Amino acid sequence: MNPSLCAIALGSNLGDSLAIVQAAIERLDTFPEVEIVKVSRWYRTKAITLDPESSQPDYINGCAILATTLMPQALLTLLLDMEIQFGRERRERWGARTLDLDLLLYADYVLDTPHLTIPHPRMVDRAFVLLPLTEIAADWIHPLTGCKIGKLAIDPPDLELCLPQPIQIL
Ligand code: A4P
Ligand code: MG
Repeated sequence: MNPSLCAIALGSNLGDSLAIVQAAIERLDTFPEVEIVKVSRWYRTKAITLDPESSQPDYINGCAILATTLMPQALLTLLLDMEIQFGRERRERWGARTLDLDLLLYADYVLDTPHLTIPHPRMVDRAFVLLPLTEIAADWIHPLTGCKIGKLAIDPPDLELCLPQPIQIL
């Protein structure tokens, strides 16, 4: 099978988050079915929580483009297994986590199954996804809206809530 391009989002707000997301990229690159094509800068972002009264540590967020021979469901399984290997525990929805790996886009696929929805349903709202993603995929057309990522990233709805700040890595 020819490789397909896909985009993923990485997030962490427990542990040494910057080291964790960087290690996750290195780990992904070790799989023969996955090639890392591009990685965005890392951003520090304010946590968006279900309960606005509750507070969580800031997140480190970023995005990557992969070329993969895995089909979407198999790629999701690999991503979910990696989350567990990096110490992810699912206690509550939108709870703090050592590593979150979301499959944002897979070529121009539109999928809605019980365990996998592509494009990721909330990506168009999220500054912590769209700002890093536009650095590496500005011309990629989001298949549901027909808009380029670069356009969706101009003024995302939750920009003021999560205030993404790029991290300088020396
Ligand atoms: N699932 C379905 N489609 C997908 C997909 N495209 N990619 C299913 C990944 N998973 C997908 O995921 C729950 C289930 O979604 C998976 O088992 C998979 O079968 P999860 O990672 O346990 O759920 P979650 O991340 O807690 O919830 P959700 O609704 O996916 O949240 P998001 O959208 O990932 O948001 N604030 C900041 N600043 N930065 C963040 O990264 N992240 C979240 C979680 C909340 N606030 C945040 C951030
Ligand atoms: Mg997730």
